[in-house]
Amino acid sequence: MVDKKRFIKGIKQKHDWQLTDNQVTPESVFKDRRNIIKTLGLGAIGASLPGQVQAGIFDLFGKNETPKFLTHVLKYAQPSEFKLAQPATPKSKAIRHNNFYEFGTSKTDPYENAQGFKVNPWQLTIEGLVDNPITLDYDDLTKQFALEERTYRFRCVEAWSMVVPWVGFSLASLLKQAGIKSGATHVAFETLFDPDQMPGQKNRLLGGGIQYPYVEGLTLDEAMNPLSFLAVGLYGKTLPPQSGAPIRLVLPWKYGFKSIKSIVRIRVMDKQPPTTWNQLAPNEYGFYANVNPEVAHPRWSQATERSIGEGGLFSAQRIPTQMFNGYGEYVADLYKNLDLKTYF
Ligand SMILES: Nc1nc2c(c(=O)[nH]1)N[C@H]1C(S)=C(S)[C@@H](COP(=O)(O)O)O[C@H]1N2
Ligand SMILES: [Mo]
Repeated sequence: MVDKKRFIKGIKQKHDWQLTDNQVTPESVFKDRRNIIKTLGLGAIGASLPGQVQAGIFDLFGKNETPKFLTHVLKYAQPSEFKLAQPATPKSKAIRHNNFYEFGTSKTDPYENAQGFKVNPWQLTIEGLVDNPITLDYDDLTKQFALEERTYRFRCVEAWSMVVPWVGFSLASLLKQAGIKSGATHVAFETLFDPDQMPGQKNRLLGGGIQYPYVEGLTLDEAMNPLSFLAVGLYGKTLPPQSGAPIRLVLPWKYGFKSIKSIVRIRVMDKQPPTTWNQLAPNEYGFYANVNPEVAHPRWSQATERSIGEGGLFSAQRIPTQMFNGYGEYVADLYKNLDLKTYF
């Protein structure tokens, strides 16, 4: 049995991101500068204010914080059992330092290139070896399942890490609703393919040479593990596009590339599906990709990681990497018969 105490020790009960709807300024207020000025009652004055002063108004949102993509407050139940004693990475870091090659390979490309990404309408289908194939529309993603908040460690294979409060529901709850047919062994995931919206899918250099759509996969046991999470939000609000809106996977015991973003298809199968990074460089990225400080990447050690905090990547503190990213009590059993050096 899992010791849940580890996850709740030393946690504040009330978080500042647990806002109720009426504590939050209506999203329409943020629409554009004109509206902001109007709402603040600065209409006539605003128009005649020198640029310097106007800039000051927008400092209300913090530096570079004028929202381009609107996120919405999510209603969810109390934070779940999955809590951490360590503080979350500042939101401004988590949404500006991203890997989402569909929008470019540099860490700031997704924030810069994804703001016009359209997530509504959206369709996510659950198909393959299931009793009831399901199609979830945009609204269903946040309304069909009870949402919970989970704060997870997140470890990229590039040896940086964050701590992120996600909002969403367990992958198992969705798969159970679809009903898994006997004979099923694996689950495959696919990101949207839309080169008109995703410049990295149009331009091979920008997209890092990946053959799109980005695909990922899990064994059925991994998919049904209670840790496997479908996130529709972070820090209490819907996902911004660079974080994988409107729905992405989060697998905290695996390297970040398994946590596929902007998912349109989930397919239950009877064999192991191909996965993007494994196809691109099979000697460097395995199917399993479990966080493992003892198995080095061919080009760098995985024994430590840079934990991204206030100062960003370059002032980040180096901390030891934990086996299964610290989630062994939940997942180690899945691999008890597997040589993790061979099946990395
Ligand atoms: N579709 C898609 N999903 C993706 C990626 C990507 O390039 N495309 N990058 C992966 C990698 S390498 C990481 S580390 C995480 C990053 O998630 P974050 O930007 O929210 O931190 O997303 C993963 N999911
Ligand atoms: Mo990554």
